[in-house]
Amino acid sequence: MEFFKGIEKIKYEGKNAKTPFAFRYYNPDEVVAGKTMREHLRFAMSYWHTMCAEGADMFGVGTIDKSYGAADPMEQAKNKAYAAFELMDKLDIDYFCFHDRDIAPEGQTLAETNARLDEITALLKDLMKRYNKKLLWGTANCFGNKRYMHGAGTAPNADAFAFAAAQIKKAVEITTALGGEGYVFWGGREGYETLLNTDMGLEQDNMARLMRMTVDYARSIGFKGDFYIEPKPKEPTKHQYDFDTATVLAFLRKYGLDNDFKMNIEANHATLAAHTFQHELRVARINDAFGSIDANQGDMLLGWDTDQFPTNVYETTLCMYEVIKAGGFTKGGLNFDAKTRRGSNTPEDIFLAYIAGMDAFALGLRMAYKIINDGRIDNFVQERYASYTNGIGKKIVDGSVTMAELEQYALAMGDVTTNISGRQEYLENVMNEIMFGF
Ligand code: XLS
Ligand code: NI
Ligand code: NI
Repeated sequence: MEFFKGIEKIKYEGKNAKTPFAFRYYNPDEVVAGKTMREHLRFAMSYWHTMCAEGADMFGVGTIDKSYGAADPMEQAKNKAYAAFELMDKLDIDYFCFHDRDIAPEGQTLAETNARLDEITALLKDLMKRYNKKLLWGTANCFGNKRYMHGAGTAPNADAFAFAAAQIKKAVEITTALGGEGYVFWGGREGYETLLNTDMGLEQDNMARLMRMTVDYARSIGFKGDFYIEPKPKEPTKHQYDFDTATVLAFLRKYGLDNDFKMNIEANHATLAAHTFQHELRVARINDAFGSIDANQGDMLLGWDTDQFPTNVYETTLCMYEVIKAGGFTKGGLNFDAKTRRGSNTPEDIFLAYIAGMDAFALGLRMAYKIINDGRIDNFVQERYASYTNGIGKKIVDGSVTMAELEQYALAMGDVTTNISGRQEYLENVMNEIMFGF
């Protein structure tokens, strides 16, 4: 059965393409700086938004039909899987990401739920082979069911913790069975609404216990992928513990988990934390914790996670600049954790949205290399810190100078007379020239 009738395979046709159903900038097999664009970008489809979400919001029901011609929940899950691979095939997307509950609906009991997961996992495995697709990462939805109303790993109720552990155990098993290259912890309800009822210390200790158990169990069954934490400052809880990359790094180091986890940075979560997307990527990079990306964008006028498809090329350029500087993706990739607007409610819109996102990142990749090859920005930064490469600066960096010696130096110097301009406006203009000049 064909689910997206009338939509052909999307191909690269260049900027003079006649149809909107074509890539203008994403040319998967074109080599850019020694790697194909496909290898650089490692695009992934998010199962939850693309295959499941129907466009419902707080004020209205869904506008997009995702029943895939079936009423029975398991029948629907199977059709959803077929549709998912048809979509990835038509969009030439190599990877996908899922939560356990995206691929199979919960049953009456945990045992029944797990049996359903096994059935769909077997189907996914077949489809992956048939279409040559891979699993970028798996995760567990430990936030949707009402049993997690107070959290999962950070629940005040030990029974909820135990249930979450059981669910994560299974999610790790199916991720491993499908050869997943990663496993994500996003702290869905791992946070608090008010400190008046919250033992923050115990909650965070418990979260660390759950993560340690997960890593140890996953390795014991042969999981070879990377583990990620996906920071987010708020929503659904008022305060999420995994607020931003810096907060997560402190948490990981406190509990000795820093060698086991990297970051999965989501653009919209960065801006919710009052950081730029580039800031979060930079913090991850300089701490050797860069892992993967949830590619989307928020709306600067809205204070929530709008998960829009990324089309802002300035942002994708600075993102790819950081990715390149981090050495590129290893096991991570660009997962479109993004959904079409409620009013963009046809199957065509989903294709057009992915095309827009993939083209925006293809442009970003090309622009990032232009910036690096141009050299003016990197050279400016290098020059700006040149005083640390010789004289007193070199001694500071080498750790070979004392406070007393610095005092002697300052006394002899009189005052600082060597400050030079930061040239922000000039550098912003250089960016514009590189990106839009011709
Ligand atoms: C929600 C998160 C979620 C994670 C996976 O805000 O982005 O979708 O990516 O659980
Ligand atoms: Ni996400
Ligand atoms: Ni999001």
